[in-house]
Amino acid sequence: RHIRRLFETALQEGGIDFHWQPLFSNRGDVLAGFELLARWRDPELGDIYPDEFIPVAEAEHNLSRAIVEYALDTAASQIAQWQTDGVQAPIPYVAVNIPGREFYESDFYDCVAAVLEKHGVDGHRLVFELTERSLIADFEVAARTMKRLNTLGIRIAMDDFGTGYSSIAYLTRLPLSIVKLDKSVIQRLEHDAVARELVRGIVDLAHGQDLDVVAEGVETRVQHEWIRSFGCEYSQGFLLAHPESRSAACQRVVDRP
Ligand code: G
Ligand code: G
Ligand code: NA
Ligand code: MN
Repeated sequence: RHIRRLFETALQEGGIDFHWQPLFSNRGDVLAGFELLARWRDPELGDIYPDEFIPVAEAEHNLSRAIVEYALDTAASQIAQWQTDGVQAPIPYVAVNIPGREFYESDFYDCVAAVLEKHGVDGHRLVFELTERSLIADFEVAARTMKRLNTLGIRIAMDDFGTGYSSIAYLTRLPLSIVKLDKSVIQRLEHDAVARELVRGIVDLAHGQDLDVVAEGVETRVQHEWIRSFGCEYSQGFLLAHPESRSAACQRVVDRP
């Protein structure tokens, strides 16, 4: 309705952009990548968060696809820029949130391939984050798209794992590379022994499937220590870095030790 019209205009006129939240390897806290988080800045309404506009946008496929393409273009152009600049290897990966329904759209693969082609990059530095709740459970179709994306070098991450929707079937039946532990379970680690056993179990299960594990929403040193002790590969959260501007992210890449 009203908000949808405003959003369409914002998308066309540059009112939508992305914050870049760093992710770090748990070995020595080395910068590993960034997650793109959409932000809508309206001169009158102020900052509008994705929890409010993503569901509105995703109700209509054209709009939803427009954000996905915009995010992919942002990611691929930055990866190309890092390549051109000759930044020290490894180039950080860029993670883009993809609505589950795209994995059921027959032209999604072509859309992705076209963006990569446009910027002259391959998919090895791209990760697609997918939430469990957005993935309707037709594993065969989604898995087929994921495998095609894998051939471009793109890795798929199961986002928000450990919430009410979690199913072991996601981890065993889809061609995933990464599991992201939801911040709600990370936040329980400090005071809740059951949450610790849950996380330990998920990490072991993920490793059994050859998946890397990212802890998201790490806010305290104690949480970070638990995460490390479980052998989780990567961490993301306010303890380490908040979402930041693209230029701040680029500066961070240059400043790496
Ligand atoms: O900072 P945070 O409020 O950005 O994000 C809130 C939620 O919105 C998260 O679940 C995040 O995955 C989702 N989100 C952020 N940016 C995007 C985006 O570009 N596309 C989609 N589909 N979801 C996003
Ligand atoms: O669902 P998704 O995982 O993509 O959501 C990422 C969301 O989590 C974003 O809104 C981001 O701003 C937020 N976020 C990132 N790090 C932290 C953190 O340490 N604590 C909390 N509470 N939120 C975080
Ligand atoms: Na995400
Ligand atoms: Mn998440």
